[in-house]
Amino acid sequence: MKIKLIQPAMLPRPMDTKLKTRMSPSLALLTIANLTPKEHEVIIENENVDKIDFDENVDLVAITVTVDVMNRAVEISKEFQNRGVKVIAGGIHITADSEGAVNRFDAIIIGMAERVWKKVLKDVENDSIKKIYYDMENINGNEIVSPDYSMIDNKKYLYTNIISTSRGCPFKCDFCYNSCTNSIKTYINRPIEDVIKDIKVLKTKHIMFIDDNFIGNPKWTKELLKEIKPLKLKWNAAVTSNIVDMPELLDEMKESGCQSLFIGFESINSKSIESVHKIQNSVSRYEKLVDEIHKRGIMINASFVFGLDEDDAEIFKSTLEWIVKNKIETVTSHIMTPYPGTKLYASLLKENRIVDHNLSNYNTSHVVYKPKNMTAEELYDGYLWIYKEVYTLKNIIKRLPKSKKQWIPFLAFNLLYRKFGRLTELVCNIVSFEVIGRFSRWVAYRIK
Ligand code: B12
Ligand code: SF4
Repeated sequence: MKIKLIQPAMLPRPMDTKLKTRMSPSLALLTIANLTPKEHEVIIENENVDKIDFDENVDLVAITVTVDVMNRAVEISKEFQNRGVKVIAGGIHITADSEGAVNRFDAIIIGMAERVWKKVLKDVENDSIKKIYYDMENINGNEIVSPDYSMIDNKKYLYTNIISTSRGCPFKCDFCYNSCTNSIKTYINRPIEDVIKDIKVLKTKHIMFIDDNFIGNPKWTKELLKEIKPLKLKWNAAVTSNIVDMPELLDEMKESGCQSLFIGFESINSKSIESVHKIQNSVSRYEKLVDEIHKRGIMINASFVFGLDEDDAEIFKSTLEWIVKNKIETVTSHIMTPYPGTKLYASLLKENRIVDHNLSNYNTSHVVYKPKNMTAEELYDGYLWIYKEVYTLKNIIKRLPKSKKQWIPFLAFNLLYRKFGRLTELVCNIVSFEVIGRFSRWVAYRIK
């Protein structure tokens, strides 16, 4: 069969440029490509970088779906169905809200592709396709398949050295897809040798681990770090704030080449943290956490969510002050968004507070619910305001890291990605995303 795998176009937020939409390829699709028996032909089309060819003669279309692209996925599906092609959808949103997805495609897959994909292909060949596929019970890390990295067209992306070492997260914060009924129940790690194999396939010294939580099983993380230390890599990852209690792990991270950590601080208001059951976050220890990371020369990308029920309009000003005072190197902000299937969605729905059901607005830059202690306008304006303020020249200078060695990557991200992102996008359009990405990695690798 000729199989087309599609990632629908994401809808950029007001502060996004092509640097975001062309950031990296879909690991889900590259994994499905690798799972597909070689007798089939696989084509990948990522609508963020390619035009979808609806008229190409294909036997099957499979789409990967996150919540924000659900509407577009349905549109794409209809185009192919009108041409007589069967369409299958899977991914985080289909798994989280299978009820909402089930009749929108010929078939949906709940959970990971690894165990069911070959069965789906057989059923398509035998014209006996089922409406729902699911087989995730007791899934093991060694069942996770590597993405087929050889299929990436490097010219189209800014960064392609991405590796997933796990699935799921041991925590279940109310607003996260990990709180959904269908989400993977246990956190699983891949065998360390499989991760090392991926690193070698990528032939690079600079890696981004894109797990939800790189320290979901700290013992495993320590073992991996021991193995990657001799490879002399530089790497980044996302971790949870309970790393404050793991100074040895932080030491090993630094020694094995860690440059920066993405952390979901979410809020500096402890009542807000409690309201979404982010049990591992202790606001009173945030400054210690920042200090432990900074003193090891590791930078922080802090993520915040605004509009939690205990937040009022004061939260923006106090959060900005905290960010600047603690010299947080980069910041990602979100408006609280109740993804269907999550605990947060269920509770807001029960309280009749969801005011916008258009999933295209569920990309964390729209207010889709009725906030409790501020107006929707205050929330939206505060969200735009804090993005602008964090990246003013004055605040960039105030947040300069203590170590001069970090100034180049710090300034590159703050100025070239955030402050003057449109200009960088223009340069990338002229020179190519690959060349600019390669240059950034070359610089990043030389930072001690
Ligand atoms: C890397 C990443 C990005 C990259 C995207 C790169 C790309 N081109 O895909 C960037 C930084 C650009 C990004 C952007 C955004 N992201 Co993002 N991102 C991730 C992250 C960290 C990893 C995704 C990944 O590659 N995982 C590894 C792959 C192998 O796993 P997987 O996608 O789950 O695929 C497996 C199964 O789901 C299944 N599967 C998936 N698709 C399909 C399709 C078929 C047909 C089948 C059979 C099976 C199947 O099989 C796969 C193999 O096991 C996830 C968190 C996470 N851990 O998944 C968030 C995540 C996907 N992102 C999320 C969000 C919200 C966004 C943004 C909207 C954020 C924003 N405010 O702008 C945007 C836009 C999203 C979009 N439309 O792509 C949410 C989605 C929530 C939801 N309910 O849908 C997640 C889950 C983060 C979170 N915890 O909330 N993101
Ligand atoms: S710690 Fe992060 S990834 Fe884990 S459940 Fe909470 S929000 Fe999701």
